[in-house]
Amino acid sequence: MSTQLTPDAVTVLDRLAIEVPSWAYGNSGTRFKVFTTPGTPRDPYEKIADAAQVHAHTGLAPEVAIHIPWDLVDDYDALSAFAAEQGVGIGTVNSNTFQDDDFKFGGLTHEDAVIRRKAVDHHLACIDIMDATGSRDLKIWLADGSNYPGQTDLRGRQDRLHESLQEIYARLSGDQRLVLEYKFFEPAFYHTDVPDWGTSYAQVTALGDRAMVCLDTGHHAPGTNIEFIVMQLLRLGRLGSFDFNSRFYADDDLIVGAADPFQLFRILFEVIRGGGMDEGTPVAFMLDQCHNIEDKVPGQIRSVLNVQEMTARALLVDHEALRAAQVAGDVLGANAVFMDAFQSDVRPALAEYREARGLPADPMAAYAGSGYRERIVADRVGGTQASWGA
Ligand code: PSV
Ligand code: MN
Ligand code: MN
Repeated sequence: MSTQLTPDAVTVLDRLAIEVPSWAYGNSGTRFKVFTTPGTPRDPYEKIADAAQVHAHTGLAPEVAIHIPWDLVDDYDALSAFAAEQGVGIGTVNSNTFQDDDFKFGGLTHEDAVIRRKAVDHHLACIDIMDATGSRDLKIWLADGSNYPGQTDLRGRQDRLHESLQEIYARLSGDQRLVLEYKFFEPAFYHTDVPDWGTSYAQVTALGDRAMVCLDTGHHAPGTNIEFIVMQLLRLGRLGSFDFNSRFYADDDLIVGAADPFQLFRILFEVIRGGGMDEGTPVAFMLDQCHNIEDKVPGQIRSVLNVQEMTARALLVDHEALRAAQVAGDVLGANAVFMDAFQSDVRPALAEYREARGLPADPMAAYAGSGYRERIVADRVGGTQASWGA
């Protein structure tokens, strides 16, 4: 099958933008060990500088998501101005109610109104930051849950969650949105307050049109048909964003498309089918990954290229032929149309596509040859840890 990109495919690829997470550039690891990488950023400014390298070499990552308080600075106007100088913008603001002792038994769902107030206030402070950075999305992921049956009142927590989210939602202005991320377990092991897309959907639809669901690809039980969820959320008009990563076992946060490229293809096919890559799409694409043993900037470059490559392959699906086979009940024919696209090698076409836009044909090689890594290794000492995985 031809691996040329059609003009329509090029239009979609030109629109593709994948936000990179600031925390991907910090040191991270498991609870067993955090291996440090020489040249790791020491502050949010250096994380943004690294993220800008990803965009400079790929043209795919114009925005950097931040996480509060990991990316706390005194002056967000200054951080935004710095990002602009580097050629990127500040994107999604992620809240964090999972590392403060007060939130041991929950934040937005807590029994104690004083703790709930603190959790809501943290989100209001995140929206203040969004006002300064011009960010559209507030992304909320909650660690809230319990470990033992009977430990807590499941129903009461949903009601309190609704009240807390309502107050946060009411503070949004303009085109700002709230995206609620679900995750089936961890750190809580018995129940989690937003465990699945249905709960997230129920909570966001109770808020209003600017509340959407965030789908993190690592947050489902093994064997879950994630593309079905993608289809359904698009159909319901509530797919707000993706956190892309890949996993073999649990929430591994590995490079997107590394563990199961075919799953990424199937997801992107449904995104395209559901209009999620059309002009003005409400769907934001973001990475949520940690690079524990590999270099971080090239890890991120590889990731956005994987999304671009699978998008290009998904755009090759011959919809007319697929539909004809489906209608005719031609099971193997329909599957063959689908697989033909997946098995196409689009790499030469994408190399040409990049060159035509003044980008390196091989961004990985271009970064490796740029001298940036050597510079940061020489300049930076004592980088920061990305997340709680120590
Ligand atoms: C939780 O596992 C999560 O996916 C949320 O998006 C957090 O904000 C993020 O990871 C932190 O890495
Ligand atoms: Mn996530
Ligand atoms: Mn996660």
